[in-house]
Amino acid sequence: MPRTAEDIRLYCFSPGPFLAGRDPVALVEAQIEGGADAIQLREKNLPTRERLALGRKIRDITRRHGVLFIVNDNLDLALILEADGLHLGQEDIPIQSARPFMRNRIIGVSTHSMQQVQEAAAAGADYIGFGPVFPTGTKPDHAPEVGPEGLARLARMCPLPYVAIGGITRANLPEIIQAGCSRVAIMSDILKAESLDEIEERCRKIKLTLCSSRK
Ligand code: TZP
Ligand code: MG
Repeated sequence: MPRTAEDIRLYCFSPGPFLAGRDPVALVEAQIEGGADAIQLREKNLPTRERLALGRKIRDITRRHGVLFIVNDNLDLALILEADGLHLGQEDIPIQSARPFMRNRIIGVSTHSMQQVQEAAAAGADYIGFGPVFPTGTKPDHAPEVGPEGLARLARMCPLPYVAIGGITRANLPEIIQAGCSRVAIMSDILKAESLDEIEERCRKIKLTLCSSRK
């Protein structure tokens, strides 16, 4: 059972823009059944109160399954929901402001350059997200891609657990692993699947590939 950021291999998400009229809880559950180690509540377009309501349901299933529950952006929601972690972007509140509230719980930070990685490490991040590795439609205003080369460079210097993110698919996963990375965050390539069974299956295959490549 994942307890710390170190334990994460497959990092998944609440459905956000990929809901397509389906039950968000079922979509999360399918990812957990397939082996997700962490679920991030990332619902940029939901009003805060609805985000909180969905968060309560996801907190429940993640707790039942022993999967890490991470809240994106909102410190208040992370505290109310007793989340295992908070994920902050470069434009969110700084780690130093969140740490007294999160105490020894996980704080992750999105980074797009070596300088941001060093700053996050110095500020006491528990893990970093690094990317986007490839172009992605999930975040239209994303920073320039770092590519597998950027990831390989990170592997040589990163003092923290790092999760590759952005445009990662079953097809390009070998390039991520080749670059020395064994933790990935994937949204569209999993949630675009049409059935719950297929979501579960995609997660299972990705997880197996990640775990069997672990050095
Ligand atoms: N930032 C860039 S992509 C992304 C975030 C938070 C989520 C991953 O999405 P995808 O669809 O796997 O590229
Ligand atoms: Mg953010």
